[in-house]
Amino acid sequence: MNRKLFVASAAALLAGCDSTKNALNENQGVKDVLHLAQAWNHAAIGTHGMAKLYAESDIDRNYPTNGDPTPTDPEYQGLVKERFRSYKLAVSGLVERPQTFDLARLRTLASLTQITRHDCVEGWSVVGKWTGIPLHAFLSLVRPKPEARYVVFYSFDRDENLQQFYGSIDVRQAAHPQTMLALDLNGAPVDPDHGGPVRLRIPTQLAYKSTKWVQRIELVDSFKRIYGGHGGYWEDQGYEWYAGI
Ligand SMILES: Nc1nc2c(c(=O)[nH]1)N[C@H]1C(S)=C(S)[C@@H](COP(=O)(O)O)O[C@H]1N2
Ligand SMILES: [Mo]
Repeated sequence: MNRKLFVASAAALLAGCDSTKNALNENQGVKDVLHLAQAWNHAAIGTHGMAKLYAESDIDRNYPTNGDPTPTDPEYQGLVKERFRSYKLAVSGLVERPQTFDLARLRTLASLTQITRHDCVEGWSVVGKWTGIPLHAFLSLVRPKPEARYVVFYSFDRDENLQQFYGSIDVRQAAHPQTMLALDLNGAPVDPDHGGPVRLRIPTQLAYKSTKWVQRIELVDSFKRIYGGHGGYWEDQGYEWYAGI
């Protein structure tokens, strides 16, 4: 195990990506240690480098799930029942061409397949084959305005306090060639437990940035006014916004 991953697992003992809050997670001292450990994790691949590509034989068939449980609300479960036939991904905010995409259209745009590793801050990692739409290609269709700085992803899931899950990256990270809106995992549509029908996959950052169950996307110039103001659900709880591996 390299040093970075070791530090990641040390941090994992202190706080995971488990949305069930515990006293430890609320403890300021623990948060400070976590920040320190996360700072160590930055740099090697991050925004510029490329995440390692793996072989078919490296794919783990047992792919853990983590974070919030699969959304149980009627809207999402209704979509699951009809195999996402009426799912529509809306893109709004600072774009020249706000529009919605149904799954059939999204599928025509899927051009990237990559076998990459997904690293959870809790210390586990898993290799999977993802197919989807390079995010830069997707954004070129909606044309971000010059003042757009962040891409915000809102999810179908809510935690036990009914707080909606969301996440964000900046337009530079969105342009990374390996960042994608994933539609398939290991050759089959991403199942509901793993974030289907559309999830973000950012292999150059810790897995908490790979937003599952994407409901809509918004381009903004600042995330200060969105929910807790730190750019994401985990970030509002003290995780770092930038989670480059
Ligand atoms: N919408 C949503 N996306 C999410 C989460 C979540 O709770 N809700 N958890 C994150 C965390 S902490 C991890 S490790 C990965 C887990 O992805 P997996 O369940 O497919 O393994 O999803 C990330 N994306
Ligand atoms: Mo995680």
